[in-house]
Amino acid sequence: FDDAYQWFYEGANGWWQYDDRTSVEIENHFKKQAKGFELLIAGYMYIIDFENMVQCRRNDRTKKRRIKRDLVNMPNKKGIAGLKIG
Ligand code: V3L
Repeated sequence: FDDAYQWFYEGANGWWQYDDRTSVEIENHFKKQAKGFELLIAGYMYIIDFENMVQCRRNDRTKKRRIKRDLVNMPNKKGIAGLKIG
């Protein structure tokens, strides 16, 4: 998809970019106007909820992280999928 945009999930004081594979998967579902979908992240099933723009583990929906689609060069980016920049 448009390489200028990526998907991000909330971290402490900033945003983590999703890994490329996951970001493409999220974008594909987003473009199909899905309400949400489930995917595997680091061995756990997660729900991506476009209506509320959050992600959470399927078996623990209490802990939600906000998600967003934004420019790849946006400020306040911490890194990619837990790997810090710089
Ligand atoms: N991609 C990769 N790892 C994830 C993702 C994801 N989409 N969602 C959750 N985790 P929870 P700071 C994050 C990891 O929400 O310092 C960051 O990637 C999550 O990792 O309860 O707070 C960092 O590695 C966490 O380790 O399901 O900003 C780390 O937090 C674990 O799954 C610290 O980031 C449980 O998250």
